Amino acid sequence: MEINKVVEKFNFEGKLLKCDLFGSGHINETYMAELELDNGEINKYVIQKINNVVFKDIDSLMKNIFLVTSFLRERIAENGGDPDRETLHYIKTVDGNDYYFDGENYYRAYVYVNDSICYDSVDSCDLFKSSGAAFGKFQRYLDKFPAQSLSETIPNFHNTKWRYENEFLPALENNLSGRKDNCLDLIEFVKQRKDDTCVLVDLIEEGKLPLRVTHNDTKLNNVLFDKNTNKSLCVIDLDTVMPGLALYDFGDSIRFGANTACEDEKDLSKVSLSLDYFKGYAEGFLNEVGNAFTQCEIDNLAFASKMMTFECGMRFLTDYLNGDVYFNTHYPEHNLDRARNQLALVKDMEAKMSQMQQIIRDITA
Ligand code: GN1
Ligand code: MG
Repeated sequence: MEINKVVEKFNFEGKLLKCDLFGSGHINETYMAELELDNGEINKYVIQKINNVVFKDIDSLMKNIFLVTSFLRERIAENGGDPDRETLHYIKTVDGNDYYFDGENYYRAYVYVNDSICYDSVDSCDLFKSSGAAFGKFQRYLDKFPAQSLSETIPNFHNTKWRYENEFLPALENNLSGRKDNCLDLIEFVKQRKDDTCVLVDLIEEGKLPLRVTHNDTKLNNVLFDKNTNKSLCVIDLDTVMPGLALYDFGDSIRFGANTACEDEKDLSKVSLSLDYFKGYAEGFLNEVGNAFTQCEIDNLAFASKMMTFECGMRFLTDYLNGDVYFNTHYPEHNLDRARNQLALVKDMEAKMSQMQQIIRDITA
């Protein structure tokens, strides 16, 4: 269906001026619609075509999102914040549904947060630290949220052991794309770290790490910043909000934001972990979380950063082997470049692991 027709299905105010592609996510297709009110003011909305190959149960996914954002709105108001700027305001359809289905595709919409900006790369440590505060606050605000009321939108999302056994190894075996010989070095690198994939999963099974409501996709471009003050405003992209580990949220942020290069930079000499950014983020995040974390969580923050990077690299490699069926790619070797980049970052984190651990000890001492 044409996107302009989709706009009419939502409870928006005003007359449609334009609706264009917007943003840089790897999964959904995002548009920005501008509507004019009678008084000449412009209302902006974000519309997303939800990827229903990735998300099989859109009903539960949207229920999760409405539950979490409604809860957040209350917590923000209680804490003297502005619910319209500090969380997303989803709009129902004219029929009162959480999303619109045109018989083929699923769409949802929210109010665009005015004067906000989203960054695809980190240009200062302060900015990154501020994103850490946003995710730390997200965890603190959702601390009392009944985690069991959320559906698991993608089962085993950050179960690295499961992904290794059930996605990576079969992709290797099937070699559907016929590209296996292009990446034997990366395959070997992943296989050598098989034992690491069990560490966090085992700690959960042993009851040593608590399940919390987590965001699960905490990369920098999933935070909105205030255009004028450059302070973080709110966390977006709530598709993967599920019960999980706080460590996933911390680690995924480091993976993306403390990399001295972009996620798909081809020149690997530019890829490394910035210890300054690691420290900045950890301070921003942990200050907001307060003393809610257990010692076992704190002890594993540095390791989880490596694991989330490893998992993402392995997922890009898996998708490359499968023929680019999951992540949006912009050129044929995009997933391979991403995988090389992420695994180079893993290597650098391994070299810096004791320094990362010391930084966490210093902050939490
Ligand atoms: C995807 O949609 P986006 O770009 O925020 C992916 C994350 C990956 C990320 C890698 C549902 O996130 O898990 O870490 O790409 N989301 C899903 O950039 O698979
Ligand atoms: Mg996103």
